[in-house]
Amino acid sequence: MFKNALIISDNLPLCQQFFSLIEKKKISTTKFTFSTSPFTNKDSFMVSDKVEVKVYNLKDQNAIDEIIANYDLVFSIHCKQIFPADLVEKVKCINVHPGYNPINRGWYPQVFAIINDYQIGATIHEIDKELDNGHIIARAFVDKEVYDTSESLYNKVIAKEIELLEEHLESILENNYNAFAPESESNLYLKKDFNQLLHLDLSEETTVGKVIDKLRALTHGSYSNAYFIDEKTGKKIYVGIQLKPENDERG
Ligand code: 0FX
Repeated sequence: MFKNALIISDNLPLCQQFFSLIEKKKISTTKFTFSTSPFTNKDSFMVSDKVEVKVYNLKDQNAIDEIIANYDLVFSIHCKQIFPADLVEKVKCINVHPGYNPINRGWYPQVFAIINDYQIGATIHEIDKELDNGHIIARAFVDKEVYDTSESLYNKVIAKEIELLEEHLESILENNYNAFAPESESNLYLKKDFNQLLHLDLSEETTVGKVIDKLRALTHGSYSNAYFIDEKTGKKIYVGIQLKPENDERG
């Protein structure tokens, strides 16, 4: 049984849901400490008014030494820092990933799942020295529809992450689970791959299907993602897309 778990995250809503889960399950044998990265504003990272949030810079060896000395389990719940080898070799580190490993390793998995028509889901896995590559503890697919945007698909993935945590948290805390190696290296996309998608070349010849897929992959709430350049002003003009199945009651 792990006694002292550290959660490190840059995603507040997910941490709030994780906190609610711990409360709901009334886990008393493990103490949970929440923390965030130096570039996330600690004061607005209000997991709960019962929780004090720490800050850990994983590039700072003193921070790593402090984590190794004080915690026997670390959860990365969408932490945007790389976990150094020293940490993952000395403490059990577990990642909650918004993709189905190994199909959707890396950055913004649902974006690449839409563009490349990959299946997608969520994964809980042990962290090793490679990105989203460690032994898999649990994973599950979500349904991807032709009318999903990045945002609607992301919301399904986040719900699946919470579902997997709900199902597997106790066995993780008891160190009583069967993890297995990913079947292959499969696909890995990085932030730079996402950034390369954003500029739409107005003279590119392609199919309507590909244009729709690209736009729905880059439509996510109020984020300004896909754009073309207005030749007259030189300004970026941001583009999104709305999709609505017939007889759909939404909006
Ligand atoms: O926390 P997170 O949901 O996840 C990201 C990576 O996708 C994940 O692989 C990594 N393990 C984790 C540490 O960081 O990211 P987010 O909250 O910054 O963004 C959520 C979604 O919002 C993202 O999947 C796509 C969308 N988004 C976000 C930004 C900042 C956009 O479409 N455009 C943006 O500029």
